[in-house]
Amino acid sequence: MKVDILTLFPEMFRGPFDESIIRRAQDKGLVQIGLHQIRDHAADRHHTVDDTPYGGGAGMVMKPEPLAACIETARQHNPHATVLLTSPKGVPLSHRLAVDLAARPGLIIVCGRYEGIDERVRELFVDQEISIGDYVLSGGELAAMVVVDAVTRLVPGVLGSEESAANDSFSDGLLEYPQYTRPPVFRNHAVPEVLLSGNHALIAQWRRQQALQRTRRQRPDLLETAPLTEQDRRFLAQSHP
Ligand code: 9D3
Repeated sequence: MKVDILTLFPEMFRGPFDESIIRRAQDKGLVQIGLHQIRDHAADRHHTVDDTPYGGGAGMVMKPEPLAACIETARQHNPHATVLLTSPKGVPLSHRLAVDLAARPGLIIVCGRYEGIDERVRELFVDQEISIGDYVLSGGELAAMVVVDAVTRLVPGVLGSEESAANDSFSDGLLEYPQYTRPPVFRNHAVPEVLLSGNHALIAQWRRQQALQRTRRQRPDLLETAPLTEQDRRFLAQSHP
């Protein structure tokens, strides 16, 4: 998958994209990430990319011409791409949306800055506007990194069968069970006995119950839609909330 990112701060991406899973996905040729400096497409002597809002009000707005020119350049490298805009006004990113985006042939991600972009650029070029949650960021770059990370893990071949995305939280609608590794006792806290028992049916049941309890405590909203068995419901009814 080709991903082109349009930003006023391309340097912000280098560290995060040069490590770990995103690095490996690029090295394997499964994901190709291009960074584009929007300012390079400004035609005036001062490379102006923002201007004051019509109608007045605080802050600045991203000018349409450099942004449109930058999108058109990215589109030449990435002709079948879906154009995304990171914006606090967007639809919230979810696992389902990430799965949907991972199936596209390419993405062009426009990183919003200032108060946002000129509405005509959104109308003419943007297919989907995405937020990463209800809190205020300084701009769209960190949100674009989150989108690329979530989507890259879902591109076929990026994860090995061990780390397979099918086991991730949210794929069964519940939060994950707790994990332990050696040593068996750490600062007087022991690993739950059942995990050392070798009884795989009992371990699976314990993990399911832990996932159910944890989800009820941290994310009760997920229990409304998670597919629960009759046994799950009985367990929740008889265990402490
Ligand atoms: C004054 C109204 N604010 C909108 C809620 C202005 C404003 C705040 C923050 C305008 C732009 C921004 C910068 N944020 C993003 O570009 C952004 C974002 C976010 O702030 N939260 C969650 N997801 C995203 S995606 C892009």
